[in-house]
Amino acid sequence: MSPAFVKDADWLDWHPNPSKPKFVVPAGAVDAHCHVFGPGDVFPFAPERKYTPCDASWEQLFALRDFLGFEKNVVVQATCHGSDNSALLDVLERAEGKARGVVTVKSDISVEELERMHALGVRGVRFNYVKRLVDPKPDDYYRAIIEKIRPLGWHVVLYFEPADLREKKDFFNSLNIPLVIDHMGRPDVSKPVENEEFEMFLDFMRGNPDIWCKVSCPDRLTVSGSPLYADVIPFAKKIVEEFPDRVLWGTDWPHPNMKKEMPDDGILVDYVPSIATTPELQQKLLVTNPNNLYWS
Ligand code: 0GY
Repeated sequence: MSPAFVKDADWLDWHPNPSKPKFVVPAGAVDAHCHVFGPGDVFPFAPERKYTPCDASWEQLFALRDFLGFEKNVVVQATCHGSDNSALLDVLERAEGKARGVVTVKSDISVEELERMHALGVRGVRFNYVKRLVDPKPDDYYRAIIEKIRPLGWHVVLYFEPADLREKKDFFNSLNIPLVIDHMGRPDVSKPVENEEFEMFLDFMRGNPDIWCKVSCPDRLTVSGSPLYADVIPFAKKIVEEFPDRVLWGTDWPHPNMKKEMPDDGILVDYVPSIATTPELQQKLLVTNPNNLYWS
């Protein structure tokens, strides 16, 4: 039988045998940014998707979690599933309390459906501004969603690039709800760390104590490359040290849309001590902060 979906011709599959990390993550560590894809024959990909991935199932996600030494996952809706969160909710149902979710919803979603998601472990919605992944919606569309999730105590995960922040920061600042920023707002790490764009990002965080940041995805941002991701370190380290109580970290497995090289997840874990350089910072980044945001 042929598969329900054929992955993109240039698709890179997740690493089949990552290395065992040398860095032992602290007990209770959370992988706070990861996804599942399908499997496509069970949970079809969305018609409006901008890429078709390989499958990446809940079994494979949980196996990686255990192999890397993490206790829990935060599963974030991937754009290839649009606003059909079935695959993600299935993970939450199987996780025995060891996963939380961040969904993508339409503005006409019912309160009952949001409450069902909350009971399963959803704690946020994701608004994606990266145009190669989605066609962003007008501000009022997102405001309507925010008013529906506010009573549940959820937050908003934002994925944007520096130009989007420049355009949208007044809107983001007006939302009056906790914000979690994916991948440090995608800084251009070929620039020195003291650059106007990254300062704008830091000022955004300085101006609002309810903004959190995932210091994830060195593999996406790097120009100098693996295994050290040396050019990303000063950016992530700066954020971890200035905002130690508002940073999160995740693998980003199964790493959608990598074009040159698929990261080794073990090496990604070994990168953590280069940006969170003390046991105290590592504890906050991997345990205290994600537990405060997703399990309290
Ligand atoms: C990520 C990054 C990417 C993809 C998605 O939902 C998605 O499709 O977020 C990307 O291509 O940069 O966080 O997984």
